[in-house]
Amino acid sequence: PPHTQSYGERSLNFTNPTAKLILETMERKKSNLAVSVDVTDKHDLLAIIDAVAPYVCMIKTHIDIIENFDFSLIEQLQHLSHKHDFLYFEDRKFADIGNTVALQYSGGVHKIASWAHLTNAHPVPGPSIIMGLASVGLPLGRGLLLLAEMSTKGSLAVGEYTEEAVRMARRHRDFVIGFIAQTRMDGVGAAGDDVSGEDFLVLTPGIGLESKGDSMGQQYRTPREAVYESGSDIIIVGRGIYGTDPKAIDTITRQAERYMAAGWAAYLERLA
Ligand code: S5P
Repeated sequence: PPHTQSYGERSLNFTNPTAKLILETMERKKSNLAVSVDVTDKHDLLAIIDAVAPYVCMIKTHIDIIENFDFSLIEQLQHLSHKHDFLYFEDRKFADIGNTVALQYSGGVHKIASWAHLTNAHPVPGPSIIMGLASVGLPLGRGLLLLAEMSTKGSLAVGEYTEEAVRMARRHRDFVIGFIAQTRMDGVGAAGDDVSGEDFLVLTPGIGLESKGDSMGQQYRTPREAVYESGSDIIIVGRGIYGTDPKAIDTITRQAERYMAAGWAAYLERLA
């Protein structure tokens, strides 16, 4: 099973170039940490990325919350990813019909497909959402995650919905490389299908070492609970790292180092 293989070995389980690049980067940097930098000022965004990037395999963005966005920001983001060797995951959570998501993914002011290695989608519209996004992303070598589960209290993405998300992914393995989920999805909803050798990346948000949640339904588990107990591959950490003060760069750097160590230790424990 995939979660007993090393990240480096697992790059051979995928044909999608983004999946391979993610796994190779994790192995090279010895990091399964993705930092979610949910700040609204582009200068804060760049400063935080520059500080945490040595400790991450991936930076997760919400590019639409940046108040002073202009396209030169994208060039600066790309410069940082070359300098520090990591990938971008734009957490766009597409959820519309194929034709609309293709336009949202390629166009508008953010031109997500031109710079984000990875993005994600809700499976709620059915397989057409994958077809729409793949029409833009596949020729560029991009990858897609489906939101199979969510970290929030009362999430509707459970049971049959989660199983159907996995079946949708299984039929589009060239583009769908994994899930946003709280646990592994290997063989979920497989019924009689042969799923031996199946591998999907599991990226898990709702991670915190101190807090158990926030006042708006977010729920946190520790890196060890996610990676060792639930077999997650990448931990996604936001406020646990950048806290409440985006200017406190020294603290942010220390926290990134701390989460990286916790995530990697849980992975080594899983392999052992
Ligand atoms: O189920 C989910 C899926 C996502 S992508 N729960 C989440 O929290 N997220 C995202 O992860 C959310 O949009 C936010 O950007 C990040 C979690 O941030 P934190 O500050 O709570 O760690």
